[in-house]
Amino acid sequence: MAGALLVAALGAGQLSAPGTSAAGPVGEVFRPQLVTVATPTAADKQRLTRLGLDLTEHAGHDYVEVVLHTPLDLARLAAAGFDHDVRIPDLIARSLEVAAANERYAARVARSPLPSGRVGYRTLADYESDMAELAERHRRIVRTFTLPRPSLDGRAIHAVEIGRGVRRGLTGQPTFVLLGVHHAREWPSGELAMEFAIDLADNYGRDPRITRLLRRARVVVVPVVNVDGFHLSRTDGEFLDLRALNDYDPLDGSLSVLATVGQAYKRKNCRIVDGQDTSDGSCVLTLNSNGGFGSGVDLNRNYGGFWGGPGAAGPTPDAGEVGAGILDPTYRGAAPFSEPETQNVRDLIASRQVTMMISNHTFSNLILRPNGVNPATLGPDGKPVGDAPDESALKRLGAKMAAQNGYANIHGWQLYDTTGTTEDWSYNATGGFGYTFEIGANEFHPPFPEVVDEYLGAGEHAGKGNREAYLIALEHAVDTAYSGVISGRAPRGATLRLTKSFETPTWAGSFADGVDTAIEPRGRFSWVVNPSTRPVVQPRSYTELATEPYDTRTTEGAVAGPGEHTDHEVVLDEAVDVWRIDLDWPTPDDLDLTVFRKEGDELVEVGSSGNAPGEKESVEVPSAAAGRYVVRVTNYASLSPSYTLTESLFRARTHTTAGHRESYTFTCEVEGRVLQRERVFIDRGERLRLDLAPCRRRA
Ligand code: 0X9
Ligand code: ZN
Repeated sequence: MAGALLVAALGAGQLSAPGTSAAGPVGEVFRPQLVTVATPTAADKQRLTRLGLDLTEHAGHDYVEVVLHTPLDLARLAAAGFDHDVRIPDLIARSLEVAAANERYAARVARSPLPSGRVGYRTLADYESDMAELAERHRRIVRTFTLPRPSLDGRAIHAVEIGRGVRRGLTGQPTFVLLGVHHAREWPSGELAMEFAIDLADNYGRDPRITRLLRRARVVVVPVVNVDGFHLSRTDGEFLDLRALNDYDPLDGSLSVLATVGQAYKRKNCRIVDGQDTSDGSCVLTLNSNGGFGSGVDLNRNYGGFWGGPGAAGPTPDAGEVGAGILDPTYRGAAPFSEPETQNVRDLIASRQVTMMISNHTFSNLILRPNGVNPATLGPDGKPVGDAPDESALKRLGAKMAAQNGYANIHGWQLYDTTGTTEDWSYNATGGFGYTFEIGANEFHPPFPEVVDEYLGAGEHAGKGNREAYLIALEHAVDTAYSGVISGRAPRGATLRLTKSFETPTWAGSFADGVDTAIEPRGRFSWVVNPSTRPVVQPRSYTELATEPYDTRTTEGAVAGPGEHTDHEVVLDEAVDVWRIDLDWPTPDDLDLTVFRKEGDELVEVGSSGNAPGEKESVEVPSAAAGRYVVRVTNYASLSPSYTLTESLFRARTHTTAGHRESYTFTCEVEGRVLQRERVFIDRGERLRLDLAPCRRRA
């Protein structure tokens, strides 16, 4: 009780109920806030990513939403000349609001339509008991296991595995891995993962589709990867109801419901000093701003794939970068896989044939696919990184899932570059498809009913939602059009193993990496496997833009009245690799430019440019198809009577790198002795029969 009063006393100057003024008895106190930062050009966006601020995935072609944790963050933004609008002025007050809404919902609704029926966010203890209870209730198809490394604060990290015969070893099934809560504050990302596990287990033997899938695949769900961070965020995001203490309050009934300050908006893990595991329980004592920010490694920059590249802060800032080492929101850690949480996920994915992986995050309603950087970005070998070799299949599957949850199916780099994310590694090192889901429209942990809607779908997606997207992901996991199948007849008691050692390239070098997967079939087997050649060593294509246009034309136009626009109809006789339209005018004020493709009577936007007053506008349309277009000049606020449009046509050249093929080492072991060893090359969609007679003979 003394503790609670202390919090109340400390909180007095820092907290207020939603809607009250920010100024308290100790003066103006900065509240963590969510703001929309204007980034009219791609260069602005790049500049913004180098300020060391806490960027969300809520971004468009001309804005990025950013969490400002401290006055310093605000000052940095202003000093760099960025304009912003405040979207959520006080995230702590918003936490209170959300908590109150959640309380009302839980009081009103006894059981939600979620598989668990839950009406509020789980705590870490709830996840633990729900996983254990699920395994208890469905012993034949569910088990839990502990990932190899405990967290820095000394917690065990648990996974739940679902599938027929789950208490026996694998006999050839592929695995679908579903992950939640890499980022502490992103609570729905764990909720949806856990609900899917419950859904599958409860519907095995009832729903024919789920039954069939669980006979062919294993599903491994790690609802909370970052257990330490989540625990802090979740408990600090809870609020203390101090009204019961009012009888004892010297200020006479002034106590109310207070959110705890602290780590509700924590993002990263509990690393305090690189290379050192500080004593258990010390994370809560780390220096954090109001709202919970500060030290830690960004787990979604700590994976090995392209580790250390753009969009991930290093220990010291690069030129032109405002970084704060371990305090930077995207601090990548001391080395690839330096953190126990990412090591756990690596070991999980490297020890099975994981043909599909989804890592859940919040927010912005997106399905993101690898790679995390713009294909034109020059990679460690000095050549553009290019698209993933499976780009068209990744995009197609993304679209199929997006049709269920209504999210945008895009590349992460279309928002901004990142490196060292989960699928940057998992896809490039294993060939298994991998995606990031950014769940929810508006905030990191919204009122709970939104979690229900995200899972089951709402509005035009009612009855679909992420539940259906995950089922499609699971169907992909067993789809042998994308994986190889190795079959044969194994001797009794044999362990079959596929291993591969390789170097995973980072941005600055590489590190020793590999996969080691085993099955224990009984007799005839058919093993669904990822291709033996990693995507990262396959030939890759990239385009190079000519420096000079091969054709240009200019058009003069008259500026329309304020708020009005002038349209120019343009016909492209043939496809253009890159079509650039520049807009220039004499006065230092504001005209905007939008380009549409005409589809019948419809205008479909293909590019736009709305720079700050005084800056000229430019739109680039890549791979512009032949056809009819409309170039629209809008008078946003201009006194100029006229303008000039300049169109430039550029050719792009496609290059393809050499690449090489890789093989697995296949072994047949009995009682720990290797009785047969083969090199196995296998590609997507390929079937391979192995003759294991030698192994059977020697067994
Ligand atoms: O930054 C991240 O790790 C993810 N977004 S979040 O807001 N949940 O933190 C997105 C990673 C991939 N995104 C991009 N390449 N932009
Ligand atoms: Zn995240």
